[in-house]
Amino acid sequence: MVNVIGLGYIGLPTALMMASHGVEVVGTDYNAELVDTLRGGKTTFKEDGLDELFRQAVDAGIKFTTEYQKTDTYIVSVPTPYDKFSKKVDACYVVAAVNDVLKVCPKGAVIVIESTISPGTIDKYVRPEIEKNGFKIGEDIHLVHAPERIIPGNMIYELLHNNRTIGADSREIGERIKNLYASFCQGEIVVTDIRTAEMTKVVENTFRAVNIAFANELAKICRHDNMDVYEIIRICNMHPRVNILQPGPGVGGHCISVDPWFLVGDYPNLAKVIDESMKTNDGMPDFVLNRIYEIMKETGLTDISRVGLYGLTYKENVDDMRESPTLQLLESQERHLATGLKVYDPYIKKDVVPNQYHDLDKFLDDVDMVVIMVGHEEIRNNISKLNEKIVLDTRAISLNQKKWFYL
Ligand code: SAJ
Repeated sequence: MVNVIGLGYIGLPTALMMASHGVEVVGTDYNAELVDTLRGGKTTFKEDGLDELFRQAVDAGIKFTTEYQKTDTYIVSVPTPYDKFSKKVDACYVVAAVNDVLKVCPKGAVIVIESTISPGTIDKYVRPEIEKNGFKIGEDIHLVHAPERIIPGNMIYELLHNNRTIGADSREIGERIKNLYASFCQGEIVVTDIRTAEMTKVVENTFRAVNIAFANELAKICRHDNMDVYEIIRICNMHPRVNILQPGPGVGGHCISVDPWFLVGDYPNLAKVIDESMKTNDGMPDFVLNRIYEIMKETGLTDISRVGLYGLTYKENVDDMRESPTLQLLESQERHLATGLKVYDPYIKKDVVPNQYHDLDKFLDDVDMVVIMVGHEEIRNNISKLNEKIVLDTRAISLNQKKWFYL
């Protein structure tokens, strides 16, 4: 039996996937409300295909509880926040979960860490904790790091099809856990050591962060001299070895806007390109705020409360707001003592910020200028509703609109 600890964005789909592929699974989370929701037959976030997978897993007998189970295999997928000042990963939830596992697990159990951690975290924080409790690693407890790679919005497909990395101290344990993931994963599964697995995960997200920063920097350069960044990227990408990403209003989510800081925090004198890239991405919401003021001036709009931000999530068609560029922009607006922007997002049903709307038409009625911060399907399908508006399209959902403004 596999006990999955932490039933969030990664733990839940992973637990469901294993259960629906014949593995006996118990999911544990210390949040009793979350466990009650799952026991009541409901999922806790929106994701394509998640509800169906949930039903299959329930039919296959998955159980949810707040209790840690006595078993031979644990998968830890708890959050790993990072400290905004030191830029270092905070492994406290991982260490706490491992400690709780140690209280119940039998000799020889395998603890798989799926949570994203910075290189060296297992050596620095997890091994000492296990040894402190009197367990011998490699005999009483085996450690594995199996970082996830799935992308919100396409999680179920990617769980099934992505290649994966398993880091283990011994080949034998690595192969055993590889076989467990192979119960559902059709991609290639590479077995390596723990340190390498930790590093690959962070490097993958850093690669993307640096490439997004490059696109964002191009947008700034092109804006400075009134060149069309999208046309330039489109043409450059016709070169066989060039593949530039898209500029945007900033980078959100719990991965690409966070993980690369781990490298900056651990290697401040070495991670220069990464440091600058992160600063470039973090500066984008302010860049958008400046564009809003520029466009207001240009169009004669004086009342900031007639400007509306479309989208609160960190990217399109998900309900996840973590580190979202819109939230960053609103914070920046407050720092500039210029509040009043209106906000709307079809995926966010609760009131989370001031001046938030829950109906697209009402939102549009109350603003003269719309800033598209997220390219949800809803707005892509309703572009004609923007006909009379001043539009700043930061996501390039519809290029070449004569009256629109871009980054
Ligand atoms: N973004 C841009 N321009 C682009 C691409 C993305 O501005 O050209 C922005 C998005 O709008 C968003 C942010 O970057 O705000 C990140 O979005 P994303 O879709 O690139 O990635 P995430 O954060 O949803 O998921 C990433 C993925 N990592 C990589 O692609 C290397 C995913 O595979 C990881 O599993 C996930 O991080 C994670 O959990 O680490």
